[in-house]
Amino acid sequence: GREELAPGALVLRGFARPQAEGLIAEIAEISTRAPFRQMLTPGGQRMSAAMTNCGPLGWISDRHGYRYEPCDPLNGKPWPPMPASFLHLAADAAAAAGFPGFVPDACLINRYEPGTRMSLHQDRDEQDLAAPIVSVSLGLPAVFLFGGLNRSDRSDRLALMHGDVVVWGGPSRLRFHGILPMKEGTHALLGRQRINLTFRKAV
Ligand code: MD3
Ligand code: FE
Repeated sequence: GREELAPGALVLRGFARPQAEGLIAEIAEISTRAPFRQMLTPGGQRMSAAMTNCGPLGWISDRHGYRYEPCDPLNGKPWPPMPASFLHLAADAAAAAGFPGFVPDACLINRYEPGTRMSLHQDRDEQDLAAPIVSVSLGLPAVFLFGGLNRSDRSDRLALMHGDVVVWGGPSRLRFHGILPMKEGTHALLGRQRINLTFRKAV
């Protein structure tokens, strides 16, 4: 199915499901070279989700702020390359949602375990806000919160399941969003984890 959540925001239910095992194998390989870690916010708090990246640029957070960097600060080496299967999936999903020609240069990989959350925020560290963000959910289900363009706007809730892909572009690109604390559970492919890929065009 294909549901429009709001102008520019489209859910493609199960879009990544046929490829899930291949994606998970790629994530395992990436995480041997660039391990998942809990980054620090500029305020000094450890983030709840563990993160890594692949592609020419990776999103990081530390005491100095949020930004994209070409190298992993843990080892000073470039982030692992973006697998061709990731690029194709992101481009296919974006095209299906009405954003042809999407070529991401960054893929942030978030890992959630039961209890992990992501508080309400905007993604605004990218230079090209005309490009959408494509998100791919794998493993345990999550409740996604999506609000408006102001933090105080009311939020809607949406269940995101294994294989679901959401494309956020146009007037939805700067919506506030987050993930409620994850419930306990076990997934057949990922165990007690949810992994989310977010494809971005950072520059
Ligand atoms: C709506 N990740 O990494 S993906 C993030 O499930 C992030 O890991 C969440 O928010 C996760 O920044 C949500 C869905 C998502 C991603 C980016 C968006 C929704 C978005 C950007 C703009 C609007
Ligand atoms: Fe986000």
